[in-house]
Amino acid sequence: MIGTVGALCVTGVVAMPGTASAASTLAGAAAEQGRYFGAAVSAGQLNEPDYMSRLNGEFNSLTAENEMKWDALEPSRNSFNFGTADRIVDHGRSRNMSVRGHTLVWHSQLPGWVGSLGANDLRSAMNNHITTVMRHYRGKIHSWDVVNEAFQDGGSGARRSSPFQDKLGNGWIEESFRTARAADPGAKLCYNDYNTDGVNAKSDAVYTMVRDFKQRGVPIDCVGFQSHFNSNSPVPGDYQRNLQRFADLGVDVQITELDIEGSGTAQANDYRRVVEACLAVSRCTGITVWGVTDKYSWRSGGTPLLFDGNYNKKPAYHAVLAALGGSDGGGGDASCTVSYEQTDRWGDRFNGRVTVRAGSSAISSWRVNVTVHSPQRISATWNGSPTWDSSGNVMTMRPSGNGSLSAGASTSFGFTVMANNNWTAPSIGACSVS
Ligand code: 9MR
Repeated sequence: MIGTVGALCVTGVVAMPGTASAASTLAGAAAEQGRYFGAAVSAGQLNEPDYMSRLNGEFNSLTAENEMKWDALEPSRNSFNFGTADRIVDHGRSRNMSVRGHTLVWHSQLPGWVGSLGANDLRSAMNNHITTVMRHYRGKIHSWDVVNEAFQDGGSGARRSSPFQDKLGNGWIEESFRTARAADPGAKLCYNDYNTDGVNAKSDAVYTMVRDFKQRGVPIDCVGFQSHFNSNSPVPGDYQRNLQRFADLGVDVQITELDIEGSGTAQANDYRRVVEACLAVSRCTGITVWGVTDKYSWRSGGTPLLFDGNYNKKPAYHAVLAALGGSDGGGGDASCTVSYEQTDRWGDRFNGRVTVRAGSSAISSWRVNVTVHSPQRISATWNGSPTWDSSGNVMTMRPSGNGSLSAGASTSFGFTVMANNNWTAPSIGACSVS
């Protein structure tokens, strides 16, 4: 026989409204700090309503994730395809977003024909590519990544092998920047790289190059720090110091491809540190995250972005917004609610199910107390990780494994109660988040 279904709903703490003056979007809050806040964008998502509402609602800068690379713009020599990239640039400009140009000269996503040219042809193809692309977008690009990832990883401090390096020698980077200045004098010209986020041999090599360029009057305005982080490559302890030493050379610094693998509070704290480092360096002019949503991240398995696959704000989003001085009224006040129902009843026992639901922001973990009434005893549990008080009557249930829930999402755990002739429903405490 199935017993009556009882339901008990306990609501968690109601979110505090933000102060009236705080900006409620990433772009708005960053703007109040004199910075831009951008995202890498793919043309394929420009027709997806949820994507567009987050992009347009939260960001005031964009970078084409792939569409302005050499293979996309000039797949065969002197034959340029600007259509897809134009759609991205036009979208940004129609929304008053600044646009970062990414990227003119890079060893990767380089069409095969470039690598097969001899030195003289390669030099002219390189300069022609820079000039044609930059003239096409003249006046529309805030900053160009003129040269991307030209240095080797590891301790050598050497330039990476590439058709440019191997055939043209060290001078190709300087030549690229000089050509770029002539093609669009209004754009800021950046050198952009990864694994240069802390002080290390690779960033030292870039530093030496930038210092040399500044001393000799080679046109360079900014250095991009990609900032792709995960457990193997965490946010460096000297991140801010490294940004500052470049800024002290007289260039702007930009965080150009930020993403941090992880989830919950740990990820949020890492994001907070990055934002705080940028805000502490006056020449750190903006932050770009490498995608809008985990759904389309180049490393989606690492859930490295600020919006989850359903476009919900993650704890990392709220950490970034708060670090920028903003608030959307729900941010740090993550909450959850619980409801209980009896799902089965037999002659000597019954099963109960507790559903935990996140409030209007994502939560990274939760905790619920279930109290049974003596002489009842809980004899089995599932879908959770229980601990007990000394009486054995109070069970504290936590998630088994990853306890993250995106805003509004739910999960349930269950248990069997030996009634011992007491059929009272258990008392379910309030849900706590952590
Ligand atoms: O996110 C980009 C991904 O979609 C491409 O497949 C990949 C190909 O090289 O490039 C990714 O973007 C890279 C960026 O252009 C330069 N820095 C590293 C980025 C992540 O790989």
